[in-house]
Amino acid sequence: MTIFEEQKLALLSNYLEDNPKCVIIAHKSPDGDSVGSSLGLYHYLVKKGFDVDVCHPDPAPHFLMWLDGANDILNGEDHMDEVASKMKSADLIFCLDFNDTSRVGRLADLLRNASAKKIMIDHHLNPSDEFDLQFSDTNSCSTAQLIVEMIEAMKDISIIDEVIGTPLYCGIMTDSGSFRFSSVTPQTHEVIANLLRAGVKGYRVHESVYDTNTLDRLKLRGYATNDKLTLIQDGKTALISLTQKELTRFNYQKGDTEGLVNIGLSIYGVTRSIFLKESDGIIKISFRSKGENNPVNVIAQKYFGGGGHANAAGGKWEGSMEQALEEIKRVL
Ligand SMILES: [Mn+2]
Repeated sequence: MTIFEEQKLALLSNYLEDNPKCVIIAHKSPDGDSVGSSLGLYHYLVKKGFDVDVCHPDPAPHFLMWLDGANDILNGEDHMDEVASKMKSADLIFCLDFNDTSRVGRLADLLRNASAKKIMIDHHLNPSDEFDLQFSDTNSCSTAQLIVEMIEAMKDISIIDEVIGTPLYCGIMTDSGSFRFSSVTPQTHEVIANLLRAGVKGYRVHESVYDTNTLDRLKLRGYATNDKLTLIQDGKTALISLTQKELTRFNYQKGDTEGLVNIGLSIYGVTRSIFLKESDGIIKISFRSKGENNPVNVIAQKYFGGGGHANAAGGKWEGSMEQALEEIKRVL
């Protein structure tokens, strides 16, 4: 079952007539999927001859800057004036990898007030109805996979080349935990096969994303594993917490703790992993779990003002790290 139904595609084709000015935006705190799907769609639209810009709320993390076009993304932190004028004059705004305007941080009001038609393409739960056209597939492992499926539905699969396909491969790979999460389906591998046929070098994407440690980053992870990782609930739940002070000690750079929560989940017998990080005066919390009847988004939503997928969710705590850890132990 494809979400790219004929009727909706016809509307999209209609929007794309008369050479519209297109802007692609994605959620705040960019990740492999938001940046990968944005750049994949960008290169596709450019190849089709459209006028298109990518505008993100904040800069992409360092481990994605090797992607073709990453340096041309206009971010609201450094280029707010330019971003504002692009969004105001846009005819079409593609909203990727989020489904609620509150998810785009400092660009939220610009998005809400923009006169452009808004097209949402996303895989998160509970899409809001703030968009003119919605392509939502909450079973998909990534938005990047949906972009490939959209290009295919537009009968443009032969247009995909290495430049278009590489960021899309990167988005699927990072959001699916390198093709291992339960969200990965035969369709995911079929999409990946199409990207490889188009000339994408998968090994290069893996190396570029995963073999990029700095010494500080690796030592921070070593410290987190050696000194901070604990097991609770009879060894079923792994817990790691890092305060601002600890992060500073290891010269923390954005992205340095990416994936740290998965270390806990790799321990034999552990079915839940929780990572707490002090950031901008609050405690940000990542939840991961294994298994079909082990939802962590419920905990994230009910107690920590967040949400997400059943096996991968996030939340926050306004208070001290000690309080956050106490609350976690209490609600578990
Ligand atoms: Mn995603």
